[in-house]
Amino acid sequence: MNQKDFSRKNSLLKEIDFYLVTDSALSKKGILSDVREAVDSGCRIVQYREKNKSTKAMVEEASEIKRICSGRAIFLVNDRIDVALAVDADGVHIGQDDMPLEIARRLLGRDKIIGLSTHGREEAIMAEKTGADYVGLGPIFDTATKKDAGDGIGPLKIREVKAAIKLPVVAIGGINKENCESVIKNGADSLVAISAVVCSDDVKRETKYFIDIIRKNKTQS
Ligand code: TZP
Ligand code: MG
Repeated sequence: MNQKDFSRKNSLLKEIDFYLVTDSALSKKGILSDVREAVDSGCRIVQYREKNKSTKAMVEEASEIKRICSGRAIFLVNDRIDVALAVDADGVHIGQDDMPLEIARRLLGRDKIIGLSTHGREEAIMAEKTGADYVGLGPIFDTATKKDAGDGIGPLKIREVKAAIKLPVVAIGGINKENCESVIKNGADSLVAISAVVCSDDVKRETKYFIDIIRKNKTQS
């Protein structure tokens, strides 16, 4: 990939604020509706996260999400590099126990986006060294959405991680309307709030709310 492509990828990631992660178990109206409403409200990054469906069903859903996101939002697939490749997604989001980052990079190529989940400073530094494009950091607060997420690390950890790496930091875990300001004020570039958005009756309204708070607090920091 040439220098122009690198800067394209980096500038795409700089523009992200509210980051939608799908959850078919929690969604009220279904994940396709959630993606449509979030993207219509200005969400510019979507991660398809599905733990319980067949590969065939995932490929079908992923290609529909890709179509909805086309030209409007970055589209990433959680964990499943094969599904990301099958639909030519913009990239993947992987965890510490998923495909090692160097191998994911070899499989996907340099122009795809790879995000890595981290839980603190050391993992974030390692993520940067091994070629991640952004890091997820969390859980910031306790959450019931991911059973094995562990205890919340607190928003001050975001500050510590931001001071240690140059990559964009996406905060995740237990984030809601009440605590999201503290997340941005402590330096997060973007945030995920799964249950706060997909369990609501109005995904459009909630997405807009988060985008507004994020933009307002980013310009003040
Ligand atoms: N990874 C770390 S915490 C989490 C994931 C996928 C769940 C976040 O869900 P919620 O509802 O925003 O707490
Ligand atoms: Mg994973």
